[in-house]
Amino acid sequence: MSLSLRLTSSRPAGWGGAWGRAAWAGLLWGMLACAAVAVPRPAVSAPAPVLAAGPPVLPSAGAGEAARVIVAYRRGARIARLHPWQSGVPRQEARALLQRRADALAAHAGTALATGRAVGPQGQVLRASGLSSEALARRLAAHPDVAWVAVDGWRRAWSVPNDPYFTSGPAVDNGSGGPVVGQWYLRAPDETFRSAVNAQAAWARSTGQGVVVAVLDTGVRFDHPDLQGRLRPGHDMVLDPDVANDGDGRDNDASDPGDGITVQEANTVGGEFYGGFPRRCAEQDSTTGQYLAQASSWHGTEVAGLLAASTNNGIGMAGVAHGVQVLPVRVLGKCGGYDSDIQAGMYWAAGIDQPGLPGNTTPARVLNLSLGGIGACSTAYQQAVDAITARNVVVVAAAGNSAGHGVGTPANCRGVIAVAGLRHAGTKVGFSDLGSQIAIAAPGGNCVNIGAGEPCLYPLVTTTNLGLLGPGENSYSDSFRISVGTSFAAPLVAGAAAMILSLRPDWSPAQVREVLQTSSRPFPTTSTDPTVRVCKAPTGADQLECLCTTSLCGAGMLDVDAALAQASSAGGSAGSSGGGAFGGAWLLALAAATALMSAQQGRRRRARSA
Ligand SMILES: [Ca+2]
Ligand SMILES: [Ca+2]
Ligand SMILES: [Ca+2]
Ligand SMILES: [Ca+2]
Repeated sequence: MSLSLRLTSSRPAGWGGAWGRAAWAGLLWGMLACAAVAVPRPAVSAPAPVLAAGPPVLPSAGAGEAARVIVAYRRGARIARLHPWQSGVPRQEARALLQRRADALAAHAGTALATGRAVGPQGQVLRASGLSSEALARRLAAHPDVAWVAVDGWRRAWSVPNDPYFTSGPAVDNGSGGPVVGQWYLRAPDETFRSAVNAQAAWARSTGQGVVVAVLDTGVRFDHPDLQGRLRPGHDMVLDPDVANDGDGRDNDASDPGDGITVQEANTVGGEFYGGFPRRCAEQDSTTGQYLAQASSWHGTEVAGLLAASTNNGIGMAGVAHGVQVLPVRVLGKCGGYDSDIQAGMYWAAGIDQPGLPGNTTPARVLNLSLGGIGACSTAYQQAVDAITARNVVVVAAAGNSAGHGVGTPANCRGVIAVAGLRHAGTKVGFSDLGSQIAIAAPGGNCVNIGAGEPCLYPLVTTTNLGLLGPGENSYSDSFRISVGTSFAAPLVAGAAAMILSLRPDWSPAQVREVLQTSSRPFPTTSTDPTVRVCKAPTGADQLECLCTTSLCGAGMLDVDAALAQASSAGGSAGSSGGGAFGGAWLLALAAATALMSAQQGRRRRARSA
């Protein structure tokens, strides 16, 4: 039996079908689920721990460092009466006064005390050496003049971005706006949003600065306000001018001119964009049999936004790895694209020279492929992936949106980090494909609400454009123009990979994969919906929402902060033996075992499809 690859971007191909299936899966869940509301997060840290002159309960705060506390005196305290405060005294005099108060406490503290500045009308900073802040606080708290002592801890601003949609989408009004929960998928996980990727906490460690991530897709809208400063020029690999829709073949302008299809094109039998066989470029009206016009997907712009939208710029959304530079490599046009253009784009993105193409002056360390088709991994794709990973470049690909069938290609190629999609509750989302080739799972967006005119509750908000055929107004997806699909789970993982590489620039793709996997959180093993069963190996029938297992949905749910914590604490740099759990020898052994298993699986798959 021969294999035919039908390559399409995952959203345009699976749009109608995936939406319908996701909605059906959503109905099952929605019967039991209540509408979820975002948990407001504090804008500042909790107050510094305070010790009343009672039981000494203090958190640890850098034992071994010099002691540093804030002390406040009781109203009418003897020390305060002996060394009274007068407003308006010069700074030198105030400091001398505070030091006299410190000296008065020194005997009680059992050590010399140096004063810092005043803190409020009743308090001051005290420093000492040779003991911890906690120990000093315990001693001073027992003094009758002392109202309370607090460790003078160190705080940092929370990385709460000021992008409004991070917290909540625009108001839902007459078929636009939402989602109410904003960018739920980037925040810390909780009981409702079990699959959230915990990126917000990770931003204190890295945002991916200095790393280039290639987005192999439909191109991008360079004029989107929330992508300003985030994009390299990139390249346009689409050779066929009709598919390219920009009037020519390959060029150095990766901007997306739109990939919409007119009613006439969709109904021209034998035309390149015919709605039926072989490419199936359009949805069909079930009553009239007519193929319908297809709006442009702006798919590359949507993937780029999830990955790297400008963050803390006060507009729109936040990107998971907003320090990276996106290298747009246009490989898809109207209805999809050829393998040959995609593979040429992969080599170019990784900085591998090819005859007839200009060199890439900003090669990527990570490739994101939110595209694919049905079939085994071909030799052509495997060779491209092998050559690219050999250059220390990570390849991330979306599993596919065929409603629980086998992993698509090139996600199923050996060495690719294949990403499955999760519902907010952590179960496999209906549209996502699954199988042994999946490395990890991440949110793919899901709706729950399916009534006519009701907003989709948990789509992945991202940058898009409102133009139907050509470009129109730049905008964002929302609860009505939704972005759901494994296409949107993949860039969350690609972003995490880039953030790891920004901390560990010399790490190999195998090391990045291992840290992503070992830091991931376990899948939930139960659902509030009793009809949701444990996922089974794909059989050729649809398999909607199911409880993920590590053999079918990857190692677990992406946790960006845990991955970066692990990357920062792993001993030494790549290849050196740090002596910890991530010493080089251990990693290499595990990588070898993984590669061997993948190779065996690959052989079995090829044998089956032969
Ligand atoms: Ca043509
Ligand atoms: Ca062109
Ligand atoms: Ca172009
Ligand atoms: Ca923004």
